[in-house]
Amino acid sequence: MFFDRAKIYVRSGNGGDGMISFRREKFVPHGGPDGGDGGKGGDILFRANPNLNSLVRFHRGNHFRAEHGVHGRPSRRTGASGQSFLLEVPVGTIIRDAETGDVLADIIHEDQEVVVLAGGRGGRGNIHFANSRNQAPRLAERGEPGEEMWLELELKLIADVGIVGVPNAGKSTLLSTISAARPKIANYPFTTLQPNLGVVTIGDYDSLIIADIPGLIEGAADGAGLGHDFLRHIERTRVLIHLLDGAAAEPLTDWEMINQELALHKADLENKPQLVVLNKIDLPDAVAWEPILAEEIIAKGYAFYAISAVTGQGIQEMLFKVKEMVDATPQVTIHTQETIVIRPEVEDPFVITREGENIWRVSGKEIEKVAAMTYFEFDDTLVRFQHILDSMGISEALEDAGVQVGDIVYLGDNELEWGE
Ligand SMILES: Nc1nc2c(ncn2[C@@H]2O[C@H](COP(=O)(O)OP(=O)(O)OP(=O)(O)O)[C@@H](O)[C@H]2O)c(=O)[nH]1
Ligand SMILES: [Mg+2]
Repeated sequence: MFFDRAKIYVRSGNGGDGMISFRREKFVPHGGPDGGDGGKGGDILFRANPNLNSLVRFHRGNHFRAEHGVHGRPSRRTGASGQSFLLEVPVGTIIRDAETGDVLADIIHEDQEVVVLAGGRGGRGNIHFANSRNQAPRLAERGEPGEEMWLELELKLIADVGIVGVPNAGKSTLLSTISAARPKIANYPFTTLQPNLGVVTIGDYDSLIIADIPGLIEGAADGAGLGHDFLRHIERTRVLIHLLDGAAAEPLTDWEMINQELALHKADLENKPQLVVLNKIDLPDAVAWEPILAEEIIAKGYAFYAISAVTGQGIQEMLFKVKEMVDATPQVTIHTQETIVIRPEVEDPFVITREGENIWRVSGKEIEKVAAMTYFEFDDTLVRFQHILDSMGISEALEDAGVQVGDIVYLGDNELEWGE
């Protein structure tokens, strides 16, 4: 009930290829290079949409691709950039790398935008490669390939109000009285193992999402009784209803104990606006406690109400107060990171494997990218590629491994013959 999840595949666009082309003019036999750059590939972009409240659309279709950049053209014309693919998600969506589980982005503000996968860079056209030694370069780059990955989206429904209190205080009963939610209710501690959410209508137009947080016990902040999980659910709520059990032996001690647990949790929960509510006022014990508690609690600066979750007594007044407190409290934004580096740099830049007597494979993200961006059909490009192999130490490593002239070396999808 608290979560909505989806798993999706995304791919950013390839960059367009740079072009090799030469100016053609009347009476000029060999014009200079004029091949334009490729356009950038489209990004995979997420944007918060405050009008959405679920991830259902991702349950229907789950493959999303951005457009590729257009190839460069003669006369120095740059290819058009590929369209980015925009995915709109509800506020509160967490985006993870499905493989590693790392959080890539946490969508928390309205209109927040995050690029999760950048499109490939456009390849440079041959206009960039002319120099004093080579004025007619048959040299350009192909576009950088886009990237693909599986993402896991998770929407945490954010409750405006959390009901906290000791086990058995009547939290689930209260939630079921004020909303359509039907949490488990029982007369023994800790029946509720997962927070329940209910939508509570207040007056004619307003509504609040209220969460029933399972009973907190001493040591919750240290993890006792699933304490951490429960406390985390409270982090994003704006206001707390602290429910006191009017049938308990020491409701005041319970109140202090829970406040202590809230204070011990890292997110400083004791400073959240708190409405203190004595429950079970239909019972004589609770009636006896009311004046004592009211005095102590009001003296400490809290608003105090007495209700019966069973008979409904006092509940309307309490809800109006809750609404007023919610309206006076800004939305909580719990922040992880807005964007992080999607692909950390690899430690080992390449790996050489021998796949047969005269067959080798060089693998590595960087070198495979360079290979994908190389036009192997042109000599100038091959020379440049050879320089890159040398500067990355790949030529030397291949030679150390025993590569012979005439051997086949695979690099991504490219088959090369080893030369002098
Ligand atoms: N007389 C009376 N009994 C109540 C009232 N509210 C709850 N109870 C009873 O108190 C017991 C515990 O209620 P729950 O709503 O399950 O309590 P809880 O706070 O959700 O408990 P946990 O889920 O264990 O944390 C049940 O037997 C309820 O019927 C009330 O206003 N008056
Ligand atoms: Mg309960």
